[in-house]
Amino acid sequence: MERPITLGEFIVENQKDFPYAKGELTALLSSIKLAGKMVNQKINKAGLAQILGKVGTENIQGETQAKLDILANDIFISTLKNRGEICGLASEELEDYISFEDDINKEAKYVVLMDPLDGSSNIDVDITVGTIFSIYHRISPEGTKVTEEDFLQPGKNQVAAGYLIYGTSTILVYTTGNGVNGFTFDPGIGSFFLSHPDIKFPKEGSIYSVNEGNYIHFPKGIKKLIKWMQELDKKERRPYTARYTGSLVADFHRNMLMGGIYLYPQGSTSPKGKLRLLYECNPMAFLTEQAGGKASDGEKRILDIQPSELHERAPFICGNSEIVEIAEKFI
Ligand code: AHM
Ligand code: MG
Repeated sequence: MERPITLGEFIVENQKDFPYAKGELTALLSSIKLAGKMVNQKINKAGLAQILGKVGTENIQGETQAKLDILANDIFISTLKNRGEICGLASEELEDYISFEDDINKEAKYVVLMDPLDGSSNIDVDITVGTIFSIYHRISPEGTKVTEEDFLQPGKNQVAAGYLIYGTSTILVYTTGNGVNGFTFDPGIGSFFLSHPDIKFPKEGSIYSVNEGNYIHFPKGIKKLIKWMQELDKKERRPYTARYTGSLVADFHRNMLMGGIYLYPQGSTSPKGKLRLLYECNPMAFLTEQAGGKASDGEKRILDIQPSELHERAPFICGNSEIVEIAEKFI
């Protein structure tokens, strides 16, 4: 029997997508893999290790931080820094970006933006959480201190993006702009194996994921869209099925495998929605497009938005192209 290819083998094999690459991106992806394994191990024994619960601090967005939010943030920062493949990092959990100026980092050409533990309100109740990452080439010259400009790039500049989903199994899904592939972690062996090659949104999908508790705050177009998705029309597979966990990674992963649409629209109390453009929307939008779908803020392509601040939010709609196009018409 042929054994499945490991993530490490796959990354090296695909280095040829980058003819001028010197292996730095390969090494960076392998650092993300290592940090992901470490976070996965912590999450799996969180109930035993007294790392559930809140720490009593808030992040820059004024959201309560969970112990695992901070732990995951620290693990990713130290792992990526120690291996020297990045010159800077921005995280949903940190107020400002960090610049790495040690000898091993200062010639590095990549910056990473991440949400180290997405869906953290779900940690204490044993529901799937994830890590989202996004990788860009720095704009400022190599060998100098990184600047905010290196992080405020439109999503279309991403070199790679992906997520780890800590669910019934742990899966790492990523793209370097050449399709989307998923690798399931085998804890007995300690390696990720290719389990979901060339993922595409299935055309026949009809799931919708939105926090309908916020319905009253949604713009008219979104309200109409939700009602339309609930109407009966067998030919169009309506009514759609509602599924929402409150973990973007979990909702996105399910919809990408089964087909459907995810929405976090603006509301009267949150004029730009909740999700962060740089740490959540952009990486998911890159994956969406690479999986044959569409990601929009209701009017324009997410990947075309020029960010103006690190923790900027954006209304977010992503999923099967045809359904997102219908949503845009309603809006
Ligand atoms: P987090 O990054 O602080 O966990 O917040 C982002 C999460 C997403 O995973 C999820 O889609 C959304 O917030 C859920 O928000 P709500 O509880 O308002 O539905
Ligand atoms: Mg998040």
